[in-house]
Amino acid sequence: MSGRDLDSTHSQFLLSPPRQRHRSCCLIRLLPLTALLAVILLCNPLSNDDTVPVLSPAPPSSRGAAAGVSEKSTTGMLGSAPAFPWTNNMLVFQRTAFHFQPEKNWMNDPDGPLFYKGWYHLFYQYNPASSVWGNIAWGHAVSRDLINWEHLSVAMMPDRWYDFNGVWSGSATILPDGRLVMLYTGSTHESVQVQNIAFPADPADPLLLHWVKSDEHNPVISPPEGIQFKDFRDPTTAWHSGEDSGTWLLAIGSKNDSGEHAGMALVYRTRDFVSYELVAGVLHSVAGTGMWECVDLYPVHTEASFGLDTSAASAPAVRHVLKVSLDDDKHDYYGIGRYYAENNSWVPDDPDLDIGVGFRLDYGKYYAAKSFYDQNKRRRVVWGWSGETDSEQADILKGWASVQTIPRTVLFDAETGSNLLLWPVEELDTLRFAGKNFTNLPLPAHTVKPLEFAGTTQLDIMAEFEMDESSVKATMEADVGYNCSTSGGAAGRGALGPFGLLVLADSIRSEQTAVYFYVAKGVDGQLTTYFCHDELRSSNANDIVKRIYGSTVAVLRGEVLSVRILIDHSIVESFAQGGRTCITSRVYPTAAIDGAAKLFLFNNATNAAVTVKSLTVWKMRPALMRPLDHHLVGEQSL
Ligand code: DQQ
Repeated sequence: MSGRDLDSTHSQFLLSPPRQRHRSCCLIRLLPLTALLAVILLCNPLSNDDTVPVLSPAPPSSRGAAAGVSEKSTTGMLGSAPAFPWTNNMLVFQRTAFHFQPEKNWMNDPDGPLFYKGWYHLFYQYNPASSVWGNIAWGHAVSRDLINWEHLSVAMMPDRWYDFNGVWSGSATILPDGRLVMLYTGSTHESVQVQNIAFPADPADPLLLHWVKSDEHNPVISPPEGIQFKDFRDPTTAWHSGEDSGTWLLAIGSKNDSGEHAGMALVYRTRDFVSYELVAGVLHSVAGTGMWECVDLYPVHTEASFGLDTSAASAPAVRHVLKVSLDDDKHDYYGIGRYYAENNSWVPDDPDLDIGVGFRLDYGKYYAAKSFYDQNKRRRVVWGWSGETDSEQADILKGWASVQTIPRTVLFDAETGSNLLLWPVEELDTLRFAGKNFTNLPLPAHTVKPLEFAGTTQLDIMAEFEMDESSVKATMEADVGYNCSTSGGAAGRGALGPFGLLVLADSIRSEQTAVYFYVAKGVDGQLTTYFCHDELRSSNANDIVKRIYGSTVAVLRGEVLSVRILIDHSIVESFAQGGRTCITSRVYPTAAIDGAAKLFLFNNATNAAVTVKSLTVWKMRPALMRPLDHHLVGEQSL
């Protein structure tokens, strides 16, 4: 079924320049009173005056927690911080230029990504009525290249008893004969989490505009005995079991709260996607991790640099990645291990790197990731949701909440043999222009250097740093127990760090977001490198959750320290050492916006002289994000 007549809203957006889209006043009949007030304020011509603070509406009430599902996770962390007098310009600035966002309203998890008949499809958790979580439907957009997007009408609305309280997250499976099955969680009229199926109404339509839910069969899976009604969600893409030609398996996240607060993944077997049988045992379970959301299980090749289909058979050079979104701490963890279909188990290669204690896909504001195998380019691509860390009042004022991070290719890191490499899809590079290269810039200890580069709010930066070997050797004192989050951030000083870049900074650095390395020398003389983001000074506003994020990053012998940073208004995504450690920050500068935003290099170490071996900065064009031009659909020439 297609969305309930949202097309009238699309025509408005056609007339609006992309960076003004949130001002458009539409869907008024769907808006709650508080949101309506915000819309009226945003429509007020007076609000064009940058100096006039936009008035805050009363806080709306998001229903996520009560519904038993995660939503805006920073609500409640802001304490009694007074609302900042946001001006229209500041809020307009926050809208991104090359990250995927719907035209307006609330978005969360990416759902069912796939490549079909020449188009990439992204579905996402979407509230068609407001910019807080609720009324969850599946938004839908298509792209030729994963970067430029055409918005389509809502693919699935919560309009059946079996998804009345929300069309929640799910995944696509493409069968060998090309047929497409979508499995998703429905929160029923009684808030029971069940699994449902939907199919394209017209499989010949490359845009997959209309979807048919199977009223005859839904729900196809209900919570099994012993599982709580609100702890059973987010079916994965199905994989071919290998037992025989027609049997498929898929996993669903859950938890067992009877004893150890253990998160777990249950596996179901099906032949026709209509009848399902629970496979004995659990795929994997970890005590203390709580509810597992958005489980993802996929193979990676340990030697080749291409991706594998979800159904690729186990083989000596194949490992399986198990990714889990932990509802308790709102982070996406992954482990690398072996999958044994015959006894329904996944076993981590290293138990010390199991779910909840090992690697994260991203150490920042990043959650509910979902990957897909792109048969078009033979690669695995993962999408992740980056929510807002501002207040819900601010989201209402903006008229939107959340972005998707740039889709990232996923590869096994054959160099370290232990982790994944996540890297922006190559198509992103097409947005680069006006690149400027700097080489061999000295960065002595305790310096801050402005980088002359005009226009610093949409950037792609690649930088390589080298520490002066003699300062590393001369550092005698052991530096143990460093931790990005608790060790003073960019302002803290150690012998060999921190050093890196300050982005989205104003000229006096009253605001800055620090992206940096910190090297610690252990008692045994070994170096451990940390990669961190410090958001503490990212905004003069206080009604924002600001954190210091990060972790260790492997640096192998002979490697320089390298980082890629994507800056796009209110999001900063960083990839250290080719994507071994990734961090995403949401930031809301008030002074360092538009032409006032600057870039700096800094070295706050007490001893280490650092050289910036090379640094390339590209400006980034805005990606195309617009409602589908129906005129062109027939020609498919977009
Ligand atoms: N979001 C969906 C759920 C999922 C959660 C609801 C993760 O299906 O568990 O919007 O963010």
